[in-house]
Amino acid sequence: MPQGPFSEELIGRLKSAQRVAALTGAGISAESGVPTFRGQDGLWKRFRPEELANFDAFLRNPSLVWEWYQYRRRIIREVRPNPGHAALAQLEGLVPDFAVITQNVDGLHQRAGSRKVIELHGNIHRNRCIQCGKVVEDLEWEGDELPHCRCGGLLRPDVVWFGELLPEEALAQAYLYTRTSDVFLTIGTSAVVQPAASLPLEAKEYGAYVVEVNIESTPITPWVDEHVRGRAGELLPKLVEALARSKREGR
Ligand code: BV8
Ligand code: ZN
Repeated sequence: MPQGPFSEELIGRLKSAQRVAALTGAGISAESGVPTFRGQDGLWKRFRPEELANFDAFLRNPSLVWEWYQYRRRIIREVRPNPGHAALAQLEGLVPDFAVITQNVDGLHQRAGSRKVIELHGNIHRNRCIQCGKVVEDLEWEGDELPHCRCGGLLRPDVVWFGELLPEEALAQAYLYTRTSDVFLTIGTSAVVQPAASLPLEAKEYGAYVVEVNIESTPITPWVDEHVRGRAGELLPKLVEALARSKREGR
């Protein structure tokens, strides 16, 4: 009996998989109401990334960059994880070893119950002092003066900007999962930002079965084993249901 948009091949591989990884991008949070970067309603439409998501821009105009991050934080505080996030949290319980490798900084995977989340680009709810490096969690600050650390240094959002290195430990973990997974899902990412965008191809080189879930094709679509077109919030629950059913029926 056809189990819907995903192939028997994929269900079979997930059933026998020891390790599975899912790379996620802004597309998995879109149905929660978090704007993506490059889509129609994309953040980059109204703002230019060069002006915002890099350290020089921050030093040139910290108020503008803080305004942008406060705007995004307010949106993220109002939204909830969607069925796509929930499905990945469920998948963690159906596979011996599962990790989400996310480019998102919204923390929605953790709020959906995912326990193993590798944050490649940091987390918007964390701040860091540009002077002493101190990390400051949940900063309650809605003023027009800029937030400062006790040492007097300016605070910045603890996210990875263009031209900045990704957190070493997170990147090492991401490569470990990429190179040892039996199945590698790439979900809701435009696959243009490096080094995250190269992980699906690296997974394929190391023998993983690579599946892309997206509402459109991307530069890596020609290389994946399976491209399933559609919304993550609709497709991922179907994938998890098909896997759970297949495990129940023992086939
Ligand atoms: C690095 C900040 C080493 C966090 C972001 C020249 C100079 C310097 C660097 C470079 C250079 N040329 C290239 C580089 C490397 C650069 C890069 O890749 N540039 C690209 C744009 C060419 N990368 C870096 O700089 C990285 N660091 O390489 O350090 C180094 C150091 C010095 C010099 C060289 C190298 C740092 C990258 C991190 C940048 N930080 N943001 C924040 O504020 O969020 S980038 C931003 O893009 C976000 O982090 C985001 O995570 C990331 C990727 O975007 P996506 O998540 O894919 O989202 P997008 O909107 O693009 O796509 C959404 C997708 O979802 C679409 O495909 C859509 O179809 C789909 N979708 C929508 N709805 C749904 C859906 N799918 C399913 N269901 C739905 N409902
Ligand atoms: Zn400090």
